[in-house]
Order: sequence, then structure tokens, then C-alpha cells
Amino acid sequence: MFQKVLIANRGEIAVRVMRACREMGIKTVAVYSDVDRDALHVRFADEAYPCGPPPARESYLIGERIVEIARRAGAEAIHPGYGFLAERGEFADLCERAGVVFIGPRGDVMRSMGDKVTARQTMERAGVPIVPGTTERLSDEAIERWVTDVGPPVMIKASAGGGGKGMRLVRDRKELASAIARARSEAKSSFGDDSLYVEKFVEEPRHIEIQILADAHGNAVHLFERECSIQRRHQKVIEEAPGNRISAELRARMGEAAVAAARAVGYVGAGTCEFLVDARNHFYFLEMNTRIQVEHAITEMITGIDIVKVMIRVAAGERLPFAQRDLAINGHAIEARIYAEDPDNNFVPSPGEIAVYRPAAGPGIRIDSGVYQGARVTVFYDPMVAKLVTWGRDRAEAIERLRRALSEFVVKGIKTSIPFHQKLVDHPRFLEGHYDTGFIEQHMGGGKGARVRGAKPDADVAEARRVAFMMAAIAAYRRDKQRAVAASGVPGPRGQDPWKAFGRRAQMRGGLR
Ligand code: MV4
Repeated sequence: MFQKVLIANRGEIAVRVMRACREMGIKTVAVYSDVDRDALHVRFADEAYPCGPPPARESYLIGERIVEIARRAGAEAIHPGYGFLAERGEFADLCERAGVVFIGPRGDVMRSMGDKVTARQTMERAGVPIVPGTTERLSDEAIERWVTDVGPPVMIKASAGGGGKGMRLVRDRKELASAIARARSEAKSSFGDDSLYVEKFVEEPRHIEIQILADAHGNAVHLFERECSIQRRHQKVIEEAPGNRISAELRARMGEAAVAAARAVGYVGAGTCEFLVDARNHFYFLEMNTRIQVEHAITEMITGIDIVKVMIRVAAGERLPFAQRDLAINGHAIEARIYAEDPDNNFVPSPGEIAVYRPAAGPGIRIDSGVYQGARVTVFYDPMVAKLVTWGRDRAEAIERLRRALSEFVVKGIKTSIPFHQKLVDHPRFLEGHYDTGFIEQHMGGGKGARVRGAKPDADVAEARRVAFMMAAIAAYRRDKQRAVAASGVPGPRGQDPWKAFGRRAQMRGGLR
């Protein structure tokens, strides 16, 4: 087993990986950008090294520098977490050349899944059902012919895309030419690859994904499914395991398909197969994520398996310590992703200092977080501040605990998505467990002020994001200035000591304040 592992990430996932390492007696090495000097993941690590300026492309994304730090620190392996370098095949190649173990699949495996046309071809050959559509890169004319033959609605997708980037829905033949042109130019500018393919549009789909684990000795298992249909603009908000209205028979078939997918590419490590499930319970492979995912914790809660430890063990060449027959679902788990965003203001980022941080606790609660009281949330990285995960013997108990935990959870100094989660978990459709990927748009007003069904082209959304980002930066600057004024003893317009509010009687939703 490794003596020392470098974690090429920050925030909650870096802390999560370090926890696994500590239990295994492995020393941990953190890297940090200039704004992360005092971050929680740095405090958690046995050693920490600076990796550059705040923008990720100048620090956490510089593979050569990360590998060099690993070498100097004497780390035999690198865990990439999610995001950053986690799905860059070239980084895995670089590690291999430098003689450092990349904790994840091989670079060529990542590339074969990263390219959606190649992935669809591979899955088709492996007998995994794919969304009906093409398995070639198509010219504009070939797309036109296919859509003429099959008829709308269709989705035009970028082969280099994924996770909702570079897709276009075409409901009317008249929109086709412009959709192709836009998809192509967007794919070119976003990914440097303008290859497109087409799929039939699946109406009212659910997003169900299967966690898999595989070793280098040909063993592969699945850890059942997660339901991730509650998303807002391709950002997951709530996930649960197991899924709702998934029969044992459907679960077994989807699990077998995911294991077949892993075997087809010689997968090693932890991975996730994403599927769309339609109203008739037909399922279709969408894409494979070749990394640990944010929502892995709910699977850990229902299976008792520590996925990160297994990743480390199989990367070190060990065999999977269990077979499929050893695995079973125990109870139900739900995750609420708590973001530093203002749900009352179109979810604009809410950076700043966390003046008060009092996470929920108690029976059936797990919180994975990368922050602490006094820490700063910056505009440089993902604004997720904590994952609130609850477990219950059944779904009703997991929901009761989630509601209780949301009312206990206190975060002050920044806005969070907690009030949105509170509304969501009270919704009758959520309580019934009857929802699809349209839930937030159709039943939560798109998350207040959010876009109306398919109204805004991506360029407008990107522009709105830039404006939101600037407004958030200005607001953070103002808050800082106000605090400086308050600290200097000059009363500001609302220079209230944040601690004064602490301990005041609860006023909202029976919660703590
Ligand atoms: C689709 C689809 C319907 N039909 N493909 C969005 C994310 C990306 N991974 C694929 N996505 C979709 N692909 C076909 N042929 C609907 C979506 C989709 C979606 C998928 C999963 C979770 C949330 C979603 C929200 C909107 C659209």
C-alpha cells in the first residue's frame, strides 16, 4: 500500500479523500492556491505545498507542477478528486510517465469515455442500450437527412461535450439548420472539436446513474443506483439512493449494463454510468463519469462501502474486497448540496466570510464540507460549501432527518441554498418520489427568477452568469468594506456584529438561526 498520497484538489472532496487516507495509515499531501493558504483541506493534510495563483488554470490545473510536487514530497500516488484534473486523460498519462500512480482509470480509458461518439460505439458493441441515434460524427447534410428520416424532437450533441454542455433540442424541423450551426460553432469554441451526433429526444426523462467499482484483475461490481433528476441548469440539487420507483428487476438490469460498460473499456477504479430512464422505464446509456462523484456519499450510506478507500486499494493493485453477492441496499440516503448562492436572487454566487457555521448533527446525518467558521468562500472555485447527507431506515425517515437537519444548519455571513432546499423537501411531488428532470422548472418556478422552459440560448445564459459573477464580486467587496468600517468602531449603515444574531429565538420554519 502507498505510504503517502497527494490530493490534487481542494474543498470537501480533498478533505474526504484525506479522511480515507488517514484511516488507512497513509500520509497526505495537500496543494493549495494563494487564496487557499488557510483552507480546511490544507489544515487536514500532513504536508501542504503552494501550487500557484487563485485561478485554477494557473494552479490546480497545472498537471506538470502537481506531479513535480508529488515527486518532491515523495508521494507514490495522486488522487484527483472531481473536477480540475480528474477526467483529463493527459494528466493520467503524465503521472504514468513520471512513475506516480494516478488513482483512477488509464488515460486512454478516460478519453474513450470523454468522446461521446466513441463511447456510444463502445457501448453499442458491449450490448449496453444507448439513446436511439447516430454513432458517427456527422456532416450538416447527414444530420439533416437523419432528422428528415426519423423526425423531431431530436437532440443535437457535441461529441466532445457532456454534462449538458453543447446540446441543442430541436422540436421543429424549421429550427434544425440554425441549431446545427450554433451547436457546431459552440462545440468548436468550447472544446476545440466541432464533431456532432444526433439522438432522439427522450421526453420527461429521469436521470438514474449506477456506481461501479472495478479492479485490475478483471473484477467489477455495481453499487446500485442514485436518482439525480432534481437539477437546476445541469447542476444537481438533491440526489437520493436508491432511486424512486425502480424495481429490483430494473435495478439488476441497469447494474449489469453498467458493469458491462466498465468491462468493455477495461475500467479500473470507481466510475459512474449515467442513464436516462423514460416514462415506460426503458433505460439508455448517456455517458460515463470516470471519477469519484460529488454524490458518492449517498451510495456509501446505503451500502456501507467506503468508495474512496476502494479506489485507493485497487489503484495499488489490490483486488476488490467483495463480490456482487456481498452487496445489498440498507435503508435510504438523500443528499442536499448546500451552495453559497442566493436562491432569492436567481442563485447568484454569494462569496464572503462565513461568520457563523454550525452544521447539523445527530442521528443519521453526515456532513462533508470544505469550510469552517471564519473561512472565506471565494469566487474562484465551485461555490458548494457543504453536502448534507441523511440516512434513514426508509425514505420517509431520511426525509424527516433532512428536514430536521436543514432547520438546524446555521450559516451566516453568506447566502446559501438552504431555504430553497426547505421549500423543495416540502413539495408534494418530492414527498411522493414522483419527479423527473423537469421538476425544478415545472414545480419550483425554475428556482425563482430562473429561465422559462427553453427560452434562453446558451449565449444569454453565459452573459447572465458573467453579470451575476460581477455583481457578486461587487457585493463581496462592499461587505468587506462594511466590515472594515464596523471593525474600526465607526458604525456602518448596517455594521451589525454577526454574532449578535446568534442565539436569538428561531423565527423561520421552526429552525435555528
Ligand atoms: C438528453 C435528454 C433527452 N433526450 N438526451 C442533459 C445532461 C447531459 N448529460 C444529457 N442531458 C440530457 N440529454 C436525449 N436524447 C435530456 C437531457 C437532460 C437532462 C439529463 C439528465 C439530467 C437532467 C437533465 C436536464 C435537462 C435535459
